[in-house]
Amino acid sequence: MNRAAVKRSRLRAGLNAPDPVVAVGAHDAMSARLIDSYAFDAVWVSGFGVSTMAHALPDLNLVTMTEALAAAVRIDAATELPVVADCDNGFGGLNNVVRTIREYERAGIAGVCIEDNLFPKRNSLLAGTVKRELLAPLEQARRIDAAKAAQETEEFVLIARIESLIAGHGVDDACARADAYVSAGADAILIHSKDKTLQEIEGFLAGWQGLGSVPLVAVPTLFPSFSADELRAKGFNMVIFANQPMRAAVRAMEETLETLAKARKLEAAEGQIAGLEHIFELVKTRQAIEAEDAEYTRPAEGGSASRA
Ligand code: SPV
Ligand code: MG
Repeated sequence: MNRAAVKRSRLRAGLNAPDPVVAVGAHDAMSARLIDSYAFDAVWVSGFGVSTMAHALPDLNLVTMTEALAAAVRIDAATELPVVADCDNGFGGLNNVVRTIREYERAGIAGVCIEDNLFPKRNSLLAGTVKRELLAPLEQARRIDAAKAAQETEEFVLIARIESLIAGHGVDDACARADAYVSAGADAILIHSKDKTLQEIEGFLAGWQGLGSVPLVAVPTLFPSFSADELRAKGFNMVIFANQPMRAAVRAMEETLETLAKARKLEAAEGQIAGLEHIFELVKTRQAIEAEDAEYTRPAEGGSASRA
């Protein structure tokens, strides 16, 4: 099995396992490498994270498909964990969704998530009254159907994300969309919510007749008091900690910059920052130099090369 197939079957196995798949959001290759060092199961390529950290842009569909794909490819290269890429609404109309599937699948990504926000989408976590428009359920189902028809491997995973609760359309709309998206071939359903009491989600879990037919995914950013295991007990198979590394990085950079701005001397921030050796080690700098400097002896006829 090639690397992509291994990651895809790992993701599929995880989605059908008794324990939850815990995915953490990466915004770049190094955040993915760090996530890989801890006991997590998958990496989420956060659209919010990539927009914010790689482009200093708001999460409003301003990052193009090719930019998002390039970020996902760098992230995937930096981790052995399966990668699920946030593909927003597929970056446009039906043919954009289809092209997105083809490009991500051919690039070796394990799975993607496509949401039903109309282009240009607006980040789901924004507080206050934000005008939000969703695609009609049948139109989104049509796109999911086209996306599944376009994929070339059995294992590639398409998660269909429902924004009904975020957009204020309620539980019945969410249930109808879940039915439509599963019928269209979605491999999993992500039901998004901002309700910290979990009442909305509980309503969906109680009301959706199709519960259990496909794996269910949660993004508990705004209901952070529920653990991955608690969400598993409620019926979720995958839990995404979507933006914590990004927010940790911003906080750490701000604190260090504040220290340096006050002290105007590097020593003041020494205790706040990673040591140089740690950075060299994270990207295997010494191994790369050793490989570059290794001596090479031309192999004897029929023998193998020797590297010192
Ligand atoms: C992301 O991480 O980009 C997500 C999750 O889509 S959320 O920001 O909650 O919409
Ligand atoms: Mg997103």
